[in-house]
Amino acid sequence: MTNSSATFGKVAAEPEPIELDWTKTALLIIDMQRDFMEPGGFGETLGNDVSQLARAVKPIAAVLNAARDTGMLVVHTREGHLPDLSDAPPAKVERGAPSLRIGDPGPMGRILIRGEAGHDIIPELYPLDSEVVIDKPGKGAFYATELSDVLQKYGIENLLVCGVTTEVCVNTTVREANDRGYRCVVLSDGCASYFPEFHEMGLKMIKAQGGIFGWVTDSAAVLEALLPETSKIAV
Ligand code: TIU
Repeated sequence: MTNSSATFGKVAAEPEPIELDWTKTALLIIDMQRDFMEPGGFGETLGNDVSQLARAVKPIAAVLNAARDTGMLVVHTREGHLPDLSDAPPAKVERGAPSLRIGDPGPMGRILIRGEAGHDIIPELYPLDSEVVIDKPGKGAFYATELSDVLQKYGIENLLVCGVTTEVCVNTTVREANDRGYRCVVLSDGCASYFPEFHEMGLKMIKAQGGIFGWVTDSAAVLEALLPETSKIAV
């Protein structure tokens, strides 16, 4: 997939299968950061049970490995703020009653601050130097980031989307991407929420009404569709 000629694969999905040109498709992994996944981070300070998110790691790792084998563009995002909080609106910092607020010192460094241990991506999904990492101050990956420029530069039209949490940063990003003309194919087992019912509804909202925001698939279907590409590399 390192050359520019089209290679198509059909992915089983809802509301219907989708044919993707892999050369115009990127894997977009949303916010698989220690701050959301591990005790002591931002997610837990908001009162959440972070163990709910662990189920997404293995499916994402499997698809990430396949994407790497095929040479697909891989983009990781990280939610977080500058150390001086100049990109963190007071409305975000002050909201709710977390045990620690954004910027406060926690067990993994300052909560949700760029460069701190908690802000980093979990080791199981750590980006390669060759992969794109987008730092974002908001829930959507397009707001106040260079993501649009990166996707345009690589000629991307389709996004395989996974990460956390389903109804917050994944949904916001899918809605932003859909409005910008990208076909979004969301991996149901590659997303997770602190609230299982929000996960389920978050996916339903995407695929309802004929796929109002995109398609929903799972890691097995993506791997099956990608297999001919990975075996091309293997021979
Ligand atoms: N709290 C919650 O569910 N999510 C976030 O704050 N950010 C992301 O989803 N990444």
